[in-house]
Amino acid sequence: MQSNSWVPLFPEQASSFAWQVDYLYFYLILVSVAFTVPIIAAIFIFFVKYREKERFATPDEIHGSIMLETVWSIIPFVISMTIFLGGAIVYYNQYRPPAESMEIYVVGKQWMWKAQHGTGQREINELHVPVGRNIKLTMTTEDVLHDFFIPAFRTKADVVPGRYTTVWFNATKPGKYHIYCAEYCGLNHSGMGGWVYVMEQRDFDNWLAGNESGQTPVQQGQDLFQNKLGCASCHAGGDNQRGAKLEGIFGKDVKLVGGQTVKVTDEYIRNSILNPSSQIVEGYQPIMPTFKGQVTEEQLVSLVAYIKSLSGVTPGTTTMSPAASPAPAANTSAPAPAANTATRTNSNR
Ligand SMILES: [Cu+2]
Repeated sequence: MQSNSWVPLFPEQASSFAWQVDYLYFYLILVSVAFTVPIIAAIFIFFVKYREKERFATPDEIHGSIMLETVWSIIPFVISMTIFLGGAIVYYNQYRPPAESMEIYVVGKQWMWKAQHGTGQREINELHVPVGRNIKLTMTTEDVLHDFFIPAFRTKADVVPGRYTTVWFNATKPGKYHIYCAEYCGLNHSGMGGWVYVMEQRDFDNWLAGNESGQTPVQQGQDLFQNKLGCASCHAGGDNQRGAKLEGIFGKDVKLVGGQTVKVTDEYIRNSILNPSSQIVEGYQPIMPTFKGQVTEEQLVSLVAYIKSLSGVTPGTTTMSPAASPAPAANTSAPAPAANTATRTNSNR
């Protein structure tokens, strides 16, 4: 650990891929040094060795050297390809959440980070996670562009208005690590930060149990869907409904009017709520009104969570292929993810 009076040169490595980012970075430094030092040295040696000895001398003629040119082309080519490959591998690892991940929703707002767990706990500028588990964050913002950055995890992603971005990490050491906003987002940008608390599974379970707070995202979404927004009046399920079918669609392809096929993702669901007429499902009329301005980003996240739950995907254990996901063995003492389809009725309308 670093002493307090020094700014640490490197944050500690506290996620499963932190070392990969650092190794790549060291490699880049090594390559830069390996080129810079000989070039600077050559400048000094050459201006001593070849300094003007005779005024207006005619230099000797120089002829090309195939050998030399081949060498100075191939070596940089090989080096740049290793940089490209290293970067691609690290990027691939960082931006593809494993199928078995615990999903947490994060909403950025001037100037705070709001997080909501699949089990309903909410936090502001704090994020409690268990050590050694894959954590996937689905993030968006209520206002301007922010950027979620945890240096100790070497994880960083823009949080963009109108879109969902995801990052994931697997924290390797219990502890407390800084969260920053890494995109200038207005007056109090510098104060937009907080802490991730990485806890042993047992402590995390205790924390969850001690912070049981109201509805899960799925339950909130269900409430909005059935009561507050009245989505259920057209999307109640079953045949002969005016709205497109929502059960079992997540992760699958749907056919749109006009012949286009799109995959149902978080983004697709969000967009269908805000811009329904932009993607009409084949066989339905464009009668759905937009809900733009009527729902906050947090409510949208809940609605998306609820609609995903209709396909058997719950935020506790997200997977892209809902059918093939067994419940995780760990986390048994945590409250069960919301009951969802069981109470889906249209009785409130
Ligand atoms: Cu910000």
